[in-house]
Amino acid sequence: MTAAVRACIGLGSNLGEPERQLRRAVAALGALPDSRLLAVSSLYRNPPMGPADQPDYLNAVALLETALEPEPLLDALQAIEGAQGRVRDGTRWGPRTLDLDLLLYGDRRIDGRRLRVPHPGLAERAFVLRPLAEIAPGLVLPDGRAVAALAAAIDASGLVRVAPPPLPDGAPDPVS
Ligand code: A4P
Ligand code: MG
Repeated sequence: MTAAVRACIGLGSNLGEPERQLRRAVAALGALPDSRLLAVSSLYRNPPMGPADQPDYLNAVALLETALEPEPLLDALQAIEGAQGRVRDGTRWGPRTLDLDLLLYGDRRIDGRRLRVPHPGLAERAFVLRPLAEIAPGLVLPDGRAVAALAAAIDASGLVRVAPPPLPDGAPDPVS
């Protein structure tokens, strides 16, 4: 693999047996072309951000080494969402079987119509920061902020770690 970049992917589900959805998604991430799954966080349950009349979410973060460019990577993430029954009915922050967000792509900043990286919500979400700090404690955002410091400062009172990392068969152990 040439010119591989480390990308962080946020996983979320609150429909269709969320734990099964996230396990399947992790297996699919592990099977992406020109990519290698480096680490997956524990699974965290937490109340919905946005409309409250939907089930709790299960969230996790995965670390991927990839030679895919950001847009093809987003295409691949959306294909995995589609394969797992994701339906976009236009409701912002509505319930979903699977949401895969490209949180970080190396140090790259992207501000396109289709893709914004770092993900705009990254630094304000406990369900992103805590799992990210779990698997990449030394990570620094492109703007210089340390993920561990952001994760320690955020209110994570609704966030509960409910399961260990759902590593697919044959995946390497998490990196330190
Ligand atoms: N898009 C732009 N940048 C990105 C990126 N970095 N990664 C575009 C992924 N997609 C990106 O996303 C809408 C469009 O965003 C995509 O077509 C893509 O081109 P979507 O997945 O169709 O819709 P969405 O997810 O409802 O919208 P949005 O604004 O991306 O929401 P978020 O930020 O994904 O939040 N509560 C809890 N507890 N846990 C959650 O995981 N997630 C959401 C959705 C709401 N509440 C939640 C959670
Ligand atoms: Mg999304």
